[in-house]
Amino acid sequence: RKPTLAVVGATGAVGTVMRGILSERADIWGEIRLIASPRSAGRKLTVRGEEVEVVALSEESFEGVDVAMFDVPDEVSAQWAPVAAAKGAVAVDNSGAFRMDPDVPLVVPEVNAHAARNRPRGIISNPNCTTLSMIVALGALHAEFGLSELIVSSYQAVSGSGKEGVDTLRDQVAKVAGTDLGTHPGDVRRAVGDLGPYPAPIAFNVVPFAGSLKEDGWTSEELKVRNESRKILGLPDLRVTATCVRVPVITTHSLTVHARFENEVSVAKAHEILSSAPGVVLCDSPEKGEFPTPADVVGTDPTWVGRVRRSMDDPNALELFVCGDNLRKGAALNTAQIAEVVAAELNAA
Ligand code: 2RA
Repeated sequence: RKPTLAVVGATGAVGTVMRGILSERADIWGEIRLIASPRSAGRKLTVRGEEVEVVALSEESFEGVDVAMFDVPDEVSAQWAPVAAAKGAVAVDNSGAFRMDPDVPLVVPEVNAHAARNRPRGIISNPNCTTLSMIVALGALHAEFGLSELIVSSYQAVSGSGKEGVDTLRDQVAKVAGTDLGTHPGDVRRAVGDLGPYPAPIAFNVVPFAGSLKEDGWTSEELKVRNESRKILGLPDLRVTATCVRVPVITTHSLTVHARFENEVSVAKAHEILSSAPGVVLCDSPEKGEFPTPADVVGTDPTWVGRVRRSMDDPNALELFVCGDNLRKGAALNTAQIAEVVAAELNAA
């Protein structure tokens, strides 16, 4: 019998990408059950080319489910992932509710697939999109050189803030496009008016703040990069510093990475590792103008890496530019990959 999969939050932004991904990947699932809030129940949505009626989230909706994916807000996952687990399903959660729970593994299949087996609560967490946009490449480099320190800056797309972020950027761009704004203090701010979810204009601008403010001036996104990288790589004392920045890009997060290793590095060896690592594409011919950019990477699955350099003042450190689609590998794809790891384990049992 092929396992039954439930997609909780099937009608949302990530749920929509998820239905597309499930339609493209190997067809390992028996039934795919689409679950959403009661107000979406009864809607018909397409997955694997078939129309499926959405059922309302309830305890009964997990009856007979082997793997339940959650693409819903933290508080919905916090309430319902344990219900799915109690019903016998393995819950794969894409919210922030369980990521740092020591009894919940945080899994990126290319890096730590083995961790998925140890799940005392019956729940597996999917990392935040900012961490996911770089961690596959870093995991591959860590395996060779031994990572000791990470200093990153992110360039995060507005779809990380959901539909409101995308609508805000599109509205603001429409207001400033074709003008000569952007030459005097505050002219863009006055023209765009509504700032949406951001503390400053996002059109014609960059905003050095993503997520919410936490202790000592750090943001939630910056703390996630640190805590999640440590947990996924199994390096609880890894030195990590992140500065998270929102940029006027619709989808695909980018990061500049300064990675310091235990061992001396070379660009040639880093190229060799990155060009053969599963889930990574090396795109690094700056003399031909070739490096990843969000506009070229959006809609693709891998982590793209370019601008690989050895630090001029440190033979143990590499500088990289990394791009990853925050809705695909950053969210739906990684969740689907974790679910496939669990399905393979259930099939083997
Ligand atoms: C963002 N990483 O880009 C977040 C979404 N979870 O805002």
